[in-house]
This record gives sequence, structure tokens and C-alpha cells, in this order.
Amino acid sequence: MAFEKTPGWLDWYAGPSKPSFRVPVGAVDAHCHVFGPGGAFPFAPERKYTPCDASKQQLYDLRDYLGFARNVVVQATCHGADNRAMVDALLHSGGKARGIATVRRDVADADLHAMHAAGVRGVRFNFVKRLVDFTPKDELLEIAGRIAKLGWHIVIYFESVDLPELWDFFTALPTTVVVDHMGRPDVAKPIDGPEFALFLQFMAQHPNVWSKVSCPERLSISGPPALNGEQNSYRDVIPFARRIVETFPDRVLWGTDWPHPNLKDHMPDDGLLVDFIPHIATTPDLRHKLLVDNPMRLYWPDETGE
Ligand code: 0GY
Repeated sequence: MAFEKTPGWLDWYAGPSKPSFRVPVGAVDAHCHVFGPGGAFPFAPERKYTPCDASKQQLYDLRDYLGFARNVVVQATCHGADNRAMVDALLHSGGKARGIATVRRDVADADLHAMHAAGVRGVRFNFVKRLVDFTPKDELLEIAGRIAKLGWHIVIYFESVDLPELWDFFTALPTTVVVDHMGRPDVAKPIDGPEFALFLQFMAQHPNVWSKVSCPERLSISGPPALNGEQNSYRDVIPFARRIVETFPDRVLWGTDWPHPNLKDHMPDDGLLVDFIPHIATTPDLRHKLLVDNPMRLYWPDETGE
């Protein structure tokens, strides 16, 4: 099937720079996606955008180029609850990729078990209104109870202004909970202001809550060097990510977010994103936890990563 991209859609960046920062051996890109290809894995009718194609092979080529060893492939909303493209990527990874699925209440136990065998280790609950329609909380809690029995965890995606309203639901979840992109802080607001303090409190009071310190390109107002001429890309995001890494070093993950859905003003150079890591994880020990120890504990608990 031929799909037409959403007008203004920016394709992922071909020919990224080689990062100067060498990631540690065994590093995991813990947040990335595949899109189709649409001809093989059609996009879902209920999708809010139509992306370019971004295949598993292109993802794994990028992994090797940037120096990563493994991936966690997160189901993108353009595929709805049809997890075939993500599962196909896992099955062709030689055990080097795990997955996060989107499921509905009607998913069969046999399907959950098949996804587990393929490498799925969690589900994603998305509360970003531009990406998904509302799913009733009782349905999500029912799914949470079922996937908890498989030892899976829940990835949540929301905007920081919505955390107060979602707090009771999030804190009732029975599994490890991984927050995408630091709960999308508004980096124009002070780091010591009430909104980010609430996010830190969420993590501090709930030892089952982890955070991905990913996506500076989505959160930054100062932008990448090509736009602002400064040395450090996404400079305004650094204090927020660094605070989380230093406060909760054993509960943070990092990912490229390739192929970067829904970016309208610029497409990041994935090499520059890797060069962002030493600014937010400032010691070799913090970097090893962020890139190797933490994702291995969550996704490959029986392997060491070396
Ligand atoms: C991300 C961010 C976004 C999109 C999706 O699944 C998706 O469509 O996750 C976004 O638009 O902020 O994590 O990839």
C-alpha cells in the first residue's frame, strides 16, 4: 500500500555525523522506533500522522554506526495496536532488541505470550492528546494487571502540565513505570519551579518510576548548534536531564528516538544527540549506568551487556 506523508513531515537525517563521544561497550539505545515500511506493514487507520518509512535494517545500521550494541524498539502510534512491524524488527535482531507494545483490552493471552517470546517486555500508555485518542483508565488498569504477570513494565508518555491530573493513576500502576522524555518538562520554566519539582517528587516517592532522559531536540528552545551557533546543542535541556541523572542514577535510560516522529522545525543529527550524553551524565560511572547497567537490568536481566 502506498502512503502519503503528513504535509511538512521531516524525514530522518541521512548521513549523521560520527559522534566524538564513544559510548561504552554494550550500550543500549532504549528508545527508538520503526515505521513500516508501509508497503509491508501498513500504518494504522486511527493514526494521527503518516510518517516516512524507517525500516529495521536502517535502524540497525544506525545502531552500529553510532556504536550501540542493542535497541529497545517502542511501538509508534502510527501503527496503533498492530505490533507486527516492531515484532518483526525484534525477530530480526539476533536477540539484540527488546520491544514495547501497544495493546488493547481484547488482546489474547496467546498474543501476549508470542510477543514475549519475540522480546517484548512492556506496554506503552500514551496520554499525549495530539498522538492518541483517550483510552479509558479502567481498560489500561486491566491491561496493566495482565502484563504485570508476564514481568513486563509500563512506559508512560505525557506532557508535564498533565502530571497532577494523572498522578493517582500513575502511582497505582503495579509494575515498574518508565517515563518517556522526562515527562516533557517545559525548559523555559525554572528548573527549581513547581512543575519540574513535581516530576522529581514523582520519582523520589516512587522507587518503581524510571525516566528516559531523551529527546532534547523535542524539548529545547535554544535548539541545535546549526540553529543557534552555540557549542553545546540543546543547551537549555542539559540542567533538567542532568538533575534527573544525578538524583536517580539507577533509574534512567537514554535513547535516540530515531526516526524522530513529528518534528516540524529541524531533524536532529543522531551523532550530535550522542554527543549530548556526556553533558547530562558527566562521569564514566553515570554514563555506564545510563547506557549499559540500567537498560540491561530492565530488558536483559540474565545478561551482562559486556
Ligand atoms: C516519541 C515521541 C513522539 C511520537 C511518538 O509513537 C509516537 O508516535 O512516540 C512525539 O510526537 O512526541 O517518543 O517518539
